[in-house]
Amino acid sequence: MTKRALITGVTGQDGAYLSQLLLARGYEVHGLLRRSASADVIAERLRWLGIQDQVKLLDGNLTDISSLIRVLNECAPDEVYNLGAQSFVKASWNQPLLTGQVTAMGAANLLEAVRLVRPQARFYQASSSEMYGMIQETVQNERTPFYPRSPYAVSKLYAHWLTVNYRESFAMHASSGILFNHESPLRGIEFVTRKVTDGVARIKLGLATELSMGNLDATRDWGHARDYVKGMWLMLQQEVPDDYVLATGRTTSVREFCRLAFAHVGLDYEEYVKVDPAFLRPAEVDVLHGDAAKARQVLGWAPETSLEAMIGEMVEADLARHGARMKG
Ligand code: NDP
Ligand code: GDR
Repeated sequence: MTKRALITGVTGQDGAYLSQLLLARGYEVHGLLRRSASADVIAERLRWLGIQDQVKLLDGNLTDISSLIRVLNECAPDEVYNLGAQSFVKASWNQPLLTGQVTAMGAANLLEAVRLVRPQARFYQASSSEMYGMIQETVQNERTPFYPRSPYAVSKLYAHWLTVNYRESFAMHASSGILFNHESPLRGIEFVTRKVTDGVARIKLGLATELSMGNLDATRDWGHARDYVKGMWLMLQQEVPDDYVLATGRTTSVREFCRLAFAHVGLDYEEYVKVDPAFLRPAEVDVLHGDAAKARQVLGWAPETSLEAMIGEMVEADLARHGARMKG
């Protein structure tokens, strides 16, 4: 029997890689698509992976439960992956209510719609290491207390606990993946890693002379999105639903990330990177460092891509993108 999956956030970084993984495993993949005036660019990431014609896009929005009920009735999924969110932390201070409506209440809408329409479906919630915020333990795992530091993180915390609550209240197969930062050539341009690799490519090709950055001392546990979507899928293949941290166990500063990315093209980051206070945040998450021992033991999951390999892949992809644009 062909399994059917519904992915919210299918047009985002993780949605694209997860679609690719599920298609390769023989799934019928449905994606929730929010209406946009720029219809020509909506499936850009799916197109990049060459799978735009294989994913069935269904019109809907996480803030509109009626659309979720319709979509669940239409595609009758066996697995539901809730990846849709206002996911940019910095933007969440400028749009705290929208962030709450999409990232927190959107998850509530979807959980409730699944409970009403498709309670047998397995549910994945995209929780985040941002929930640890002002860290309470040097290395964070599933038992580490949370201390969110942004409207985004507060919203994710609500969605996380609601997922746990629906599992405990209604015996739903609902799992939450507490994922540390994961990146790729498909990462949105405003996130720090892609901003840096795009900046490196532009400087290398003579299209820019400097790169303005925020807090260079923040450290993150960065992995590759392709490895992390496999962990999401593995969580839903377990008999018993549960929560899992996915992380590499290595933490690196933004400054070191810059050094590595510029060094990939033979440049010294110190000559190009400037600090601009406009990119600082009202409250910062200084350090994140994850412990994915439980995922390793129970799911058999382990990250496969090193930070250096990922940076190389991202810089090369941005060089190719800008190179192609320059040719015309
Ligand atoms: P992206 O920002 O790339 O993708 C977000 C997706 O959510 C997009 O498809 C976007 O659609 C969609 N979306 C936004 N608002 C709505 C809405 N109102 N209704 C329906 N869909 C909506 O995020 P990532 O792929 O990086 O992350 C996936 C999920 O995992 C997110 O929930 C994120 O918060 C979470 N997460 C990500 C981590 C990471 O390091 N990448 C780490 C931990 C958690 P559109 O294309 O139209 O904008
Ligand atoms: P984050 O990712 O907030 O961790 O959330 P982001 O890449 O935006 O920031 C990481 C760190 O880099 C510092 N930083 C900068 N960040 C950006 N965007 N731009 C800059 O110029 C810059 N300079 C320094 C930030 O201050 C921060 O400390 C991501 C998102 O994908 C969330 O959705 C997800 O939940 C978490 O990762 C885990």
